Amino acid sequence: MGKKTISMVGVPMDLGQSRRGVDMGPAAIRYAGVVERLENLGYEINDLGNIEIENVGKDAKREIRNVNAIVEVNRKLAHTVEKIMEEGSFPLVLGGDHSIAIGTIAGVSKFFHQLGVIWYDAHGDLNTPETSPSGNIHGMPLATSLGLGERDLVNIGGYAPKLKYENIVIIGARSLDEGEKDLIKKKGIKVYTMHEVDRMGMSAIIEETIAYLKNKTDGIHLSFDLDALDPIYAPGVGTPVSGGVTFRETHLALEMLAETNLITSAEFVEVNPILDERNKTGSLTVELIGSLFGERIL
Ligand code: 5AB
Ligand code: MN
Ligand code: MN
Ligand code: MN
Repeated sequence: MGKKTISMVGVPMDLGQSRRGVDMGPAAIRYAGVVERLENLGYEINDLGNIEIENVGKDAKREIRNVNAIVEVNRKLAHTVEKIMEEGSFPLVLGGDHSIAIGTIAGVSKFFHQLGVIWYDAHGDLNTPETSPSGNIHGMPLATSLGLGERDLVNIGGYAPKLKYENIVIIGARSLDEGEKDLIKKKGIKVYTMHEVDRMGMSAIIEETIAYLKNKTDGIHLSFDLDALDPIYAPGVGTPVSGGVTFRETHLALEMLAETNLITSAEFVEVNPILDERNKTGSLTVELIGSLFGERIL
C-alpha cells in the first residue's frame, strides 16, 4: 500500500438485508485483532469508531426495504470517507451489510473521477428495485454506484454516476439474478465467475484484472464481500453460496493486490457473527486484511 496511515471506520448496518447480526460485523472484526494486525505491519491506525445507525422508520416503499435509513447512513459514511481521503489517509471500512458500499464509493469517487472497483463477491449486487427478487438494498450497491435505481441512493454526494461500466471487475460470482445477467451482457461488464476461477486460476485473474484497470483508472477500490469465499471458510455470512473461492486463492489474490500498490481504499462486508462459528469469519477477515496490507510469510 502506498500510505502509512489507515483510517478505519465501522458501519454497523443491517438494514440492507433480512437477517439480524451483520450489524455486529465491525465488533467481530475488531475483536479478532484488526488494529494489532495492521500495527504489526508498521501502519499507524486511526480507528474512527462506528457510524451511528438510526432506523428513521419511514419505510414507505416495500420494494426497497429501509431505503430512507440507508440513504441517511450512506450520506454520513460518504462524508467520513471523504474526510479520510482529504487527510491523505487510507480508508478501511468495516461492515455491516454491503449496502454501505454506496457510501464508501460516493466518498472515494470525489477524489478519483476514473475510479476502478474490484467487487469480490458471490453475487453481482447489480439489482435495481425493478429486478431485485428480495427488495434488499445489499443486492443493489454496484448498480446504484453505476447510476441505476432509486434516485435518493444514486444521488448521494450530489452527483451520479460514481462509476463507469468499463472500470469495474467482479470476481467470484456464482449467484446472479436474471436482471443482473442481462445488465452484464448488455454493458459488457468484466466478470470472473467461479467458472473462470476454476479454469484460469486466481493468479491469472488478478494479473488480468490489474492489466484491465491499471491504465484507465486513477484509483482502485476493493469492495470485499466475505460470501465470495466458500462457506466452509466463511460460514458467518447472511447469504452463503456453496462452490466458492478458497482461503488460499483469496489470500493469494490479496497478496498480489498488495504488491501492485494500486488499491486506494477497501471495505470488508457481510460478516455476521451470529451466524458464525466462534468468530471464524471475523478472524478470516483479519487475516485477509493483513494480506491486503502487505503481510507475507517470509
Ligand atoms: B450481497 C440477491 N441477488 O438481490 C438479492 O451479499 C442476493 O451483498 C443479494 O452480495 C446478496 O437479494 C447481496 C438474491
Ligand atoms: Mn454477496
Ligand atoms: Mn455483496
Ligand atoms: Mn496471511
